[in-house]
Amino acid sequence: MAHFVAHGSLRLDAVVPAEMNAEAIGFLGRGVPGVPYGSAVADAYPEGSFARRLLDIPAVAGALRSLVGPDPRVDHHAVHVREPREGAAQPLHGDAIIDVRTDAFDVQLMYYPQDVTLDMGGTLSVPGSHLRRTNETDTGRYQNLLGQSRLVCPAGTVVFLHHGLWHGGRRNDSDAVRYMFKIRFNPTVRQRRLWDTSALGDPRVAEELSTTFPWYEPATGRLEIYNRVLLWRSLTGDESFDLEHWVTRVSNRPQERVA
Ligand SMILES: O=C(O)CCC(=O)C(=O)O
Ligand SMILES: [Fe+2]
Repeated sequence: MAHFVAHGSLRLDAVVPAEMNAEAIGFLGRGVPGVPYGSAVADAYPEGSFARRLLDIPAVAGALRSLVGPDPRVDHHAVHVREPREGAAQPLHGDAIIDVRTDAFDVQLMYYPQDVTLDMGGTLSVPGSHLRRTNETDTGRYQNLLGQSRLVCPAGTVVFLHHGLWHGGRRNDSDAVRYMFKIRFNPTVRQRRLWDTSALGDPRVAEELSTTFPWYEPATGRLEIYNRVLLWRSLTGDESFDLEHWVTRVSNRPQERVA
């Protein structure tokens, strides 16, 4: 969870079995009909359907439950195709549109049924960008940020993204069609201690939450750490948690006292 809060993503390599990946490649090209906004998982994906079996894979189910809790709603889903030698990349963007929440987040599951090589148009993302509020493609003008991640992964990889993470489909310079199936989930419960919190006091938690990324500015980059502290407080309920006492020192709100 600390890794997710610091990076804005969590990657599970090759967790989907080969038979399911082959099945997905067989139908993703035809697209997947939409489901109404806010559908329960059981309504959107009946027992036995591909998406339901994907969500029932223990590693996927566990990660989803830890991040958004039980019974999330399906915001939307889509198949994203990067066409062979398409010649252009998708502009960098956040999928959030306008979102001012500080104590809740959606997650986007991204499933890659094939091996994705460097030239196949894997998803570009900017680690640590999820708490830097932007609105949709306003970041599209930025190219090649230092520390960006160009997804290369084995077949059956699932990546969970915080909804604010800056990302975009890269240009596919290969001869292969690249498929990705995405589902966005809205939590229906408060996102507090939904994961195995037995290691909360481990010093590696604070270490992980202090991660900085090469594109951060010396001053404004600290705001990312600050916002992570706020998110960590919200996720754990520990209102005294801090790193470098940056949040603590600006928490005072003295009230004028009338004699
Ligand atoms: O195709 C991709 O890799 C990314 C697609 C995308 O940005 C999205 O699903 O919102
Ligand atoms: Fe996107």
